[in-house]
Amino acid sequence: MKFVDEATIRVEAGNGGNGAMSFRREKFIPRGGPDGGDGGDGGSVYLVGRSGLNTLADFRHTRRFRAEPGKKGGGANCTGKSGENLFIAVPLGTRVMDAETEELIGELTRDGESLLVAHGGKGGLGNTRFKSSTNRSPRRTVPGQPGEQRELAFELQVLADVGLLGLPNAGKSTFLRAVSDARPKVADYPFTTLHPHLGVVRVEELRSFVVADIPGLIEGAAEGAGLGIQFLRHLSRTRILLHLVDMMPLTPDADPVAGVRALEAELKKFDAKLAKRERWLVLNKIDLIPEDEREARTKSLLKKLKWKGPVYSISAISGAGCRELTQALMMRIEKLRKTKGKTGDAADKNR
Ligand SMILES: Nc1nc2c(ncn2[C@@H]2O[C@H](COP(=O)(O)OP(=O)(O)OP(=O)(O)O)[C@@H](O)[C@H]2O)c(=O)[nH]1
Ligand SMILES: [Mg+2]
Repeated sequence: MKFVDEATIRVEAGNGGNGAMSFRREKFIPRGGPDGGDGGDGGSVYLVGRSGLNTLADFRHTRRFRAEPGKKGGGANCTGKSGENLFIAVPLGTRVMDAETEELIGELTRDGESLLVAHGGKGGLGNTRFKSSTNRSPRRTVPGQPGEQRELAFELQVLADVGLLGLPNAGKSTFLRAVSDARPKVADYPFTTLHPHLGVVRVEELRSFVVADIPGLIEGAAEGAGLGIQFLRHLSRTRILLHLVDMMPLTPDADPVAGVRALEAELKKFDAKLAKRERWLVLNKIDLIPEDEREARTKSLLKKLKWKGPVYSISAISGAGCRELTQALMMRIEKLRKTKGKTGDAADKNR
């Protein structure tokens, strides 16, 4: 499932340094000539394509980027130091627009490819430049030019790394709200979510992944029960499925074990390959279970399911356990991104 991640940032190139006004002052030279040096150029701002970045999440945290200004010129014809250029790493595939004019500036598609987005201001001229046969002590200088400033809009097509799977009301949308900026609707009745939603999970700088929330599935979904199983195709290109289990279902006789098995069966009916995709069990609403019963209940559930894969206990509503889970997911996804082709099936070929 593709969606477009977006961000807007402001880039400010450095101003040029002013030219200096200065006259030589040395012993025994009573009226030295002009020796004011030029100002240094301001640094420019470049975007650089970098593989390994996958979303624009970082640009929701840092939105203003400034390159260094040039230093002013000095006496003894010293030119001011130029400001350092600033290089901003962006994911491959990022389209860059001028936010005001909406004009496309460029697209970064190759690792290391760079795009100049704001020119540094040129340094000004020192008074030495204005020396002539008729004017031996010019008092004229030129100030540095301002650096270019611009609002940029980024767009990036991203694919979901993680898919949420679960019965209606399991807490999938609550989980997505807990770990991302996405705001899918949450309510205490089944089938609250009617369309897939995507959210970007930013674990820390330069590390993020995308989660897809889909409508809940029920037994018989493969035959069209509930909202049907058509939404499962949105999970077909994900790397990991998170199977959310409501540990305290609304109807007391609903058995979490039977719920997990029912979904596994639907998954198999829909697509044998997807059924074999890496799947983690996420036991949700753990806050509703008395603390002294949690371990026993979890153990018994896993035993009945003969579950061998990863398991996490969380409370999506309080956020408990969510950070551990997203950290582990990030690490696993980074590994899977590196070993392309090993994710279940042909997922990577299509990514
Ligand atoms: N106590 C508690 N309630 C939770 C937790 N997670 C979700 N809920 C509640 O469970 C209900 C269902 O949550 P949703 O996030 O809408 O569930 P969903 O899986 O997205 O449901 P559908 O979109 O209908 O498939 C809501 O009332 C949530 O507030 C949790 O960790 N603890
Ligand atoms: Mg939902």
